Amino acid sequence: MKKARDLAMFLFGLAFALVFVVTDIPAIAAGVFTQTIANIKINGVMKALPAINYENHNYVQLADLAPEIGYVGWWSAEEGMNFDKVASPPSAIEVPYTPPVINPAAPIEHKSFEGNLPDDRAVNTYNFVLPYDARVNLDFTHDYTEYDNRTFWNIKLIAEDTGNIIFDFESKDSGASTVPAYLPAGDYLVRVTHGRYDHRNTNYTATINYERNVGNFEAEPNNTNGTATQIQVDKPMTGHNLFDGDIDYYTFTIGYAANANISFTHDIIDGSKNWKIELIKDDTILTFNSKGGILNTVSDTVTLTSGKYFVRVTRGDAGAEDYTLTVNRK
Ligand SMILES: [Ca+2]
Ligand SMILES: [Ca+2]
Repeated sequence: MKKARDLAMFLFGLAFALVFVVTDIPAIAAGVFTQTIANIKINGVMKALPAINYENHNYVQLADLAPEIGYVGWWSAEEGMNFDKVASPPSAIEVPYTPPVINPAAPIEHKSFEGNLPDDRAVNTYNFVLPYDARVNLDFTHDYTEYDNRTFWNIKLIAEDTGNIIFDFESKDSGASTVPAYLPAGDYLVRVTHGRYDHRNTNYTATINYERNVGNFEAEPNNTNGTATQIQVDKPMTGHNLFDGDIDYYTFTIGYAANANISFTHDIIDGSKNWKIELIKDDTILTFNSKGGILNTVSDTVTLTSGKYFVRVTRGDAGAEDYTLTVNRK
């Protein structure tokens, strides 16, 4: 009996050391979760455990902790806490949750490179480090030239590690700007060469504009379900199918059965242009099209069982138009 009491005291202290809070299980039982990772200390050792996030709280399944702290059921009985259903979700405990740092008004930053091409074979290359995932576009301006409609410069933005060309465009009389692309943090190159005509020694400025992705933009590459951009139920996500073959995968996880639909919005464009949106678990659950001429399309409502889902967005003709999709809990 004494031994049992000692163990109880030990585990009681351990519980406080872990700063666990027993959650109101019924309150989350009907909830929609997203998967996350909770970094918590167990016996003084920091561990990253799979967790679920619901309404800004993280929960770790007791079954994931039982091998570490042992005798959970016995201790819970001693403390009057219902830890005895260790292996039976939704028994869960709450762990400290640190809200992600989100700046809803993330400023658009700029980085400019100035130069000129001294001869017709000159290549000017500039290094640019994108410090975080961002929505990026490139502006190109130059001094006055007396010729209209001639392309004097070719400009590229290149991902340094893969060699992928993000932008490849020409600038003529009045300069040029690209559409935005959603890019991962990393090293990029801006490369300026002559266009079809050479116009040496005219000064130009190439400016990269970048707006931090705070979870509101897709994160390329997301062309497979293994690289899907994480989304959360009831939170909008913006992306676009910028290149031919650009498939956008998104993923979310729910803990329990829920009714949901998907809304899909974009600016009005050519009505013949279509997006195809698919909701996939093991099989395709839902498919619908969003027409260019219709601002907002809402799918049928379906009942989802617990598990991991993917939303796949494709478009027959690549284009720069943003779309925003939301998985709505109904
Ligand atoms: Ca995309
Ligand atoms: Ca993509």
